[in-house]
Amino acid sequence: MRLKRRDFLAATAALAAFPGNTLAAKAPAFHKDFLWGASTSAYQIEGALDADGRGPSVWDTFTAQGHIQDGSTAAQACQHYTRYREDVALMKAAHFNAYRFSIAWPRVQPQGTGPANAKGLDFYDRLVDELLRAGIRPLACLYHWDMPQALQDQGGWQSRAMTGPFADYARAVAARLGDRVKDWMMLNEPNVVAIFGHGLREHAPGLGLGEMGVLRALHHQNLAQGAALRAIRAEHGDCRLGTVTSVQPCRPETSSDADRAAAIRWDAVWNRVAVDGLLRGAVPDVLAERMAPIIQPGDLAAIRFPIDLLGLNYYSPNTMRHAPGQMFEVGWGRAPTDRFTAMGWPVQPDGLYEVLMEFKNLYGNPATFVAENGAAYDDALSADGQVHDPERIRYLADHIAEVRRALADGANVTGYLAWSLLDNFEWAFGLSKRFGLVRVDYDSQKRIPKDSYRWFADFIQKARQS
Ligand code: IFM
Repeated sequence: MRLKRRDFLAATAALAAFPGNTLAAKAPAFHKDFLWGASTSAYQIEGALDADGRGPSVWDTFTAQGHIQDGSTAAQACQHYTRYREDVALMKAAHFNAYRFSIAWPRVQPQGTGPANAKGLDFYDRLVDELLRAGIRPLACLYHWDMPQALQDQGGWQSRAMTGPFADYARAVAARLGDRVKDWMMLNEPNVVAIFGHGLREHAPGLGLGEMGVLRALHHQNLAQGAALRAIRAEHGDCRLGTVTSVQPCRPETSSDADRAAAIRWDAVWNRVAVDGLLRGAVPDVLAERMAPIIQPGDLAAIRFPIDLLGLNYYSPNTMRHAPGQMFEVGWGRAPTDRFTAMGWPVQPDGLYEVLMEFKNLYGNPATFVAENGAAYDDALSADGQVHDPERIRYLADHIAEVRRALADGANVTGYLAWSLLDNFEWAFGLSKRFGLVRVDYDSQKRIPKDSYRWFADFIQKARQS
């Protein structure tokens, strides 16, 4: 797709009065190397599920079982597998200097183990070269939820036995791309995988195993991650290693002891098992007893690793209440805001400041970056053929302002990547929820940059020039 410069400038001018632009005027707070761009994931955008020897993943199975709310599939999604050049051109036109994508394990090892499938890796090879030609730094994530079905059949993350295969996979990918990819993220949101796919049945593999299922899946992902980090570090001394997790401040709905305890419990499950394991080799106190039967001698040392970069995905805080009978006895209360996205998620940008400062104050200020932040809204295509999405612009501007506030207060934040470049396959919601800066017409596959894309591009340009 070629963006017509005339259209781009006209639309940018139309946005000049938008309040977020006062933020752009303050852009100097972002240093020159700050990473600006967007994140995506393989299953959500690539399509081409049968191409070049790819094997089935748990999401293919979950979709075939009829769990996708709008009945759609990821078979086409954004056809990024064949249209990646057009998508990289969109990134370049928006002045991105970074892009996080994920690598599909079932493309690299169709059965999850064994020799790497060269054709599957070829795609990422081409993508990385295209990004580098465009001056965009590739941040590769090894696992964004698409576990090979063959490994799921052997227990998936319920089993400790995934550690070896994941490390082998990491080694194979880094061997092929490590000469050009210098930023490696291991997992994306292990907490979401464990909670929604293992504890509940809302995501693949849809196990519904409750609390112990969640904790096992978290612990085994932690172990696999530790092994993969060491495998890459052993052979690629010059790269930055890290991972990505979802962080949500857990605030009690009321000041009752029961709600406060629920918030602490959920904070432990959602935020701490992954982060404390990796950064401290520890398990949260409130979960220690429950996790004891899962943890073997040496595990915590194997999980802990001195990473270089931690990706934080932030969308909203959780307002927690005590809910007897529910998993971990927690439920969701009403958030104190009247702003909600089309996912029903509350818009509370101050939560982003809170988590960024928490990493500064409680974890020794590691280098972090916002690896996902964005919003789904019920975008409409206007009569002028454009998508006017002021709510998304406001969402982005408000959250970037919180990043800026955290930076001013000393947090070591090194980048901000929006979720997402394109509308895409939003897991169990299918194609019905649109998070993109760029609209995708799924029938024609036409890309239509939204107002938010132009706003973000303009913002980045100013931030990078100052
Ligand atoms: O689409 C997802 C992404 O895959 C992981 N983080 C949250 C996004 C929005 O739900």
